[in-house]
Amino acid sequence: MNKKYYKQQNELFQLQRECRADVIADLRGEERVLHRQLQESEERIFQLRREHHQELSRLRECFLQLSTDDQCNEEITSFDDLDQYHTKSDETFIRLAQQVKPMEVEGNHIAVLGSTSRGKSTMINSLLGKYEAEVGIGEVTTKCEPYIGLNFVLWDTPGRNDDTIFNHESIALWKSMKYRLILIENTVKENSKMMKLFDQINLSYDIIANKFDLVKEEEQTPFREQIRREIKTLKFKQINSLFFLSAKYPPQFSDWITLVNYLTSSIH
Ligand SMILES: Nc1nc2c(ncn2[C@@H]2O[C@H](COP(=O)(O)OP(=O)(O)O)[C@@H](O)[C@H]2O)c(=O)[nH]1
Ligand SMILES: [Mg+2]
Repeated sequence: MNKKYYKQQNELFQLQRECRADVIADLRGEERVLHRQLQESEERIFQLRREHHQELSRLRECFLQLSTDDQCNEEITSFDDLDQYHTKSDETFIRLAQQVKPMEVEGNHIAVLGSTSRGKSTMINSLLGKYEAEVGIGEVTTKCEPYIGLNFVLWDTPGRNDDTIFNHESIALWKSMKYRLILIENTVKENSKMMKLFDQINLSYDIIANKFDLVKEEEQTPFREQIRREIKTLKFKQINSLFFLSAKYPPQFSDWITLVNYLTSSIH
């Protein structure tokens, strides 16, 4: 009896040892995989840091070059001199903007751009189908803010149309977008500076004449013509499409559906 019992005990111990060895081998395997993944992530971070430093030094050099150019400038004593100075600094800005690398993002990103109160946040909420971006009077959005949709990320942007948004960070963000929607209300001139910049750095964009519900019915056709004429006269190059719609009351104009189809047709 005892002998049989000890034999069974032995077999049991043996089994336990084998099981433990299996579990340990599995854990070691997992540990090796995790270790490799960690190493890969560290290498990637290292690589990104190196690229970031290279980009910074390159921009620093451009900046130094720009300062030297400035110092070399002769004294500005006339409006002609001043014009020349502005042209030169505009050219340098475009050169720098061309060199900015897109931000690394995953998925489909859409920037909603335009001056304050053109309806950017309203548009984002209507596209998302829920109230997420704060709507209001005046400058409610002060920094670029992402809103996650089903297959896309919508970026609400500050409405300022001044130089504070024409910086390295904003340009990198705009470059990483799949679509750049520029909202206007009365004229494309509200945002012509941004459109010109996009033209110069080869970024396509779409123009959305929002709040079309506020345009009287008899004035809608002349208004459409006015906007088309402006686009032609100002010679914008990178415009893909033009929409006339109401972000607040989407069903009022068929361009809303056209826009949704346009945005979703290439988003999977
Ligand atoms: N009538 C009308 N009002 C709108 C439309 N889109 C936005 N608004 C209003 O315009 C104001 C500013 O909208 P908001 O989305 O905050 O503009 P943002 O500053 O560009 O983000 C709010 O009072 C909105 O209700 C629209 O299509 N039609
Ligand atoms: Mg807003």
